[in-house]
Formats: sequence, C-alpha cells, structure tokens
Amino acid sequence: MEKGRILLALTGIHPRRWQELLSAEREVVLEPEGASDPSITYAVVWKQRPNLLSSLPNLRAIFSIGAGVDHIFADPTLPDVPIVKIVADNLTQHMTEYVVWRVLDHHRQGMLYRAQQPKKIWHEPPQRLAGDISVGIMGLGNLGRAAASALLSLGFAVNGWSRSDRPMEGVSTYSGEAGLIPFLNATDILVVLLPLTRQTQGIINHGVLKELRKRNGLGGSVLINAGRGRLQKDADILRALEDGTLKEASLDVFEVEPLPKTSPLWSHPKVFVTPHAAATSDPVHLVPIMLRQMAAFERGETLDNLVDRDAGY
Ligand code: NDP
Ligand code: OXD
Repeated sequence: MEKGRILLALTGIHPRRWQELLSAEREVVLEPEGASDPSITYAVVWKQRPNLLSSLPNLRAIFSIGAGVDHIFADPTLPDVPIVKIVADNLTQHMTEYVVWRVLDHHRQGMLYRAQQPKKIWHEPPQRLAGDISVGIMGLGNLGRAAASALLSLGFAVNGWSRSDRPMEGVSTYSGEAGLIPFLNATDILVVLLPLTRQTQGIINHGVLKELRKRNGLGGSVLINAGRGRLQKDADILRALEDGTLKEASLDVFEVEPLPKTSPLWSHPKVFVTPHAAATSDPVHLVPIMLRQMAAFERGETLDNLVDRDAGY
C-alpha cells in the first residue's frame, strides 16, 4: 500500500505542533482544506466537523487524538472505517497522577485545611489510614487499571466496575448493571473514568450517588470525575452536596465545557474544579504512536486499540 496522506481536523486545539510532527513522515492536509480529497487515506481528529469524513472517498482509518472517542461519534455520517483511540504511557501516567492527587487530597482533608488557613484555625481532624478507605473506579479500562494499581500501592482498598468481567489482582471487581449497586455500596470515593456512550450518559446522577457508602472515616462520600462531563448531571451533584449525599467533589469535566461562568460549581466550597486537564494529549508522545500504526497498517498488520462501534468506545 502507498504511504497515505493525512487530513488533520482539530477543533479547539491548535494544530501546528501536530501538523509539524505528522509531517516528518507524511503529507498532511490541514482542515478546512482536504474535504473530498481522494488522496487522503487517514484522518487525525478531535471534534471534527460533521460530514467531513464521509466526504473523503478513500479514507482508510480515523485516529482520535484522545482516549475518548465520543467526539467522533457526534458526526451523523461517520464512514465505516476503523477508528483508533489513543493508548499511551504518557497519557496514562498523567491520568494516574490526577487520580492519586485528588484521592489523596480528599483523604487527607485538603479542603478542610484550605478553608482553615485563611481563618488561621489550628485544628487537626482525625486521621485515617488509606486502608480504611475504599476507592471505587468506574471504568476499569486502560486508565482505570493504571489508577487502580497506583492506589493499591498506597494501601487503599480498591473496587472496580466495568461492562464485562475484568478481574484484577487486589481489586474487588464488579460488572454490568447487576454489579453497579453492590459496587457503589462498597465505595467511599468514586472515581469516574468511563467513556461517554449511549449507556453511560447521565449515569452519575443523584440516585447513583445516594448508593455510595456513607459510614466511613472520611465523613461522607466523595466524587471524582475525569471521564466525560455528560456522564454526570451537574445539577444532581450540586443537590447531592447540599443534602449531604456527597461530602466533596473533584470535577475535571462538565456537561458544558468550558464550564459556564454562571455555574455554581465554580464557587462551591466543596468542589475542586480543573478545566478538562486531567490528562492532556501531547503530540510529542502521541504522534509517533500514530505514525507507527499507519506504517504497520500499510504493511498489512492490524491496527491496535480499535474502537468497538456498537459499544461506542
Ligand atoms: P477504555 O476503553 O480502556 O476503558 C473504558 C472502561 O469503561 C472499560 O473498563 C469498560 O468496560 C468500561 N465501560 C464502558 N462502558 C461501560 C458501561 N456501560 N458499563 C460499565 N462499564 C463500562 O478507556 P480509557 O481507560 O482509555 O479511557 C476512559 C475515558 O477517560 C475516555 O473514554 C475519556 O472519556 C476519558 N479521558 C479523560 C481525559 C481527561 O483529561 N479528563 C483524558 C483521557 C481520557 P470493559 O472493560 O468491559 O470494556
Ligand atoms: C481524551 C481527553 O479523551 O483528553 O483523551 O479528554
């Protein structure tokens, strides 16, 4: 197979560095040029314009620059070619750092100390060991499993929930609809690392949060969402914080991004906000993986990390 040309179609992300690095090995056409171009065989995308990909008559594969692919499925005329999602040590490491950072901050009462400091309050709350706290990871995939390993090494009890059975040493695993309530009932700190699909949209709602374990050394349940914003209902999180269902939350993702300036989440004393920054896609680390995959595909090898279209991730 000939060396394929790439269409680079990124929305909300500056394409320059991606273009430079991809161009080291292949010809790159930058959207809005390239629509309908028969010489293009690969598309590298983030939130591509709807109907763009179906205009490419010889498209062979689509590469997401993120681990999530919901942005690709937003296109109503997606052509039937393989979709590759990103799996990279660098991205996984960033996400693991984010999860460990947020879990430890809640566990070690970071919010309380930050509230006490401006008031010069010298008060030490009771301290619990990590082993007394159970962290439940929703989405035990590439990112969830890495975060689980790091949390286990710190001594936390770890639960995991996935669509299919995913045994993992040291982790209490649950799966499917039947496993959801038992998983939540055994979880103090809920970490959400699910993809956004038809099945998972809105899954983090008041009813689900109510099922989290209440009697724990933390003084209440905690939510950490770094998956996707539309997994959660922002209003339900606020309600859960107000009525005591939740003690605190760390949110990296929101129903609407950027989080509107009018959102009460910005100034809520029990919410820690980051701007969808848990694990940023770095072209220096990700482009070589894409180029390797394209070369292997042209040698007749199968692509890795393919998206299951029916499952939506
Ligand atoms: P994977 O595809 O490797 O893992 C997804 C996990 O979710 C799997 O365990 C899967 O189950 C589980 N899952 C999917 N659907 C369901 C369901 N209906 N019920 C129960 N479990 C389900 O994805 P990654 O770990 O690589 O990434 C996860 C998500 O993290 C991405 O989709 C993206 O949205 C988000 N992300 C956010 C970033 C940020 O900066 N905030 C950065 C990178 C990613 P099974 O194992 O059975 O397939
Ligand atoms: C991703 C993201 O999906 O950055 O990789 O959100």
